[in-house]
Amino acid sequence: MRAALPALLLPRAAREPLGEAAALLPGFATAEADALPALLQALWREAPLRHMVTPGGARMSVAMSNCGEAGWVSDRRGYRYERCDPHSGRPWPPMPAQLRELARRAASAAGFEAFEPDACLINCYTPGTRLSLHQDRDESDLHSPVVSLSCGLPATFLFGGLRRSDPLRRTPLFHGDVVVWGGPQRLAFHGVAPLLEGEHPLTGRRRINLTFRRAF
Ligand code: MD3
Ligand code: FE
Repeated sequence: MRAALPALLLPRAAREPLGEAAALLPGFATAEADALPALLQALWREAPLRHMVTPGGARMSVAMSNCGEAGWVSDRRGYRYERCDPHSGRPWPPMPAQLRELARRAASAAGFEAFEPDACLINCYTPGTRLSLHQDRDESDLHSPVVSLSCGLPATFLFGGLRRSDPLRRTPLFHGDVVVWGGPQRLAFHGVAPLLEGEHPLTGRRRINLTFRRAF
């Protein structure tokens, strides 16, 4: 018996299916992911990456920003969506049209027609950064899917079931991969394992993840 390969080394064909109503679209958005770093540089001048604080007072290791009409924020008062960036007091930068359209095409490819995201959360990981197990339930519309786009270094995505104690499966997410979550999986617990050390030609020592949601 060979030892199991770490998830990041598995051939694509061996990557686990994600279950009912969650579609992994490998390489669906390679072109958009290639263009993303330049696009984000301009956006981050308006709404810089920052480490938010959880209601419990812990600093999140993921650095975050937003674009779109709604932006996800966390502070001592809780998790919620806001129209304005608390840093600047100004509305979040608009969601670039090519990203909105990508999210719409991906949702449609996974069977969710007419997806109209109003929020795009931008997560930035450096080696050692992780995202602990959670559900995404701050959106008022939980019937719309969540669409995610990965850019830069690969990460191991962890996904469980509707209870925190359900067993976790793991799948690697690479530059250009898109995942669409909806239906029964929309409220599944999920997280990201600590990012491994590495260097990506477009992002350096970083992984960037965009999630598109219908928040308001
Ligand atoms: C499954 N982001 O921002 S994307 C998040 O890679 C988040 O940065 C991770 O979890 C990241 O909330 C994972 C894939 C993802 C996003 C939303 C989901 C999976 C999901 C919502 C419900 C179920
Ligand atoms: Fe999430």
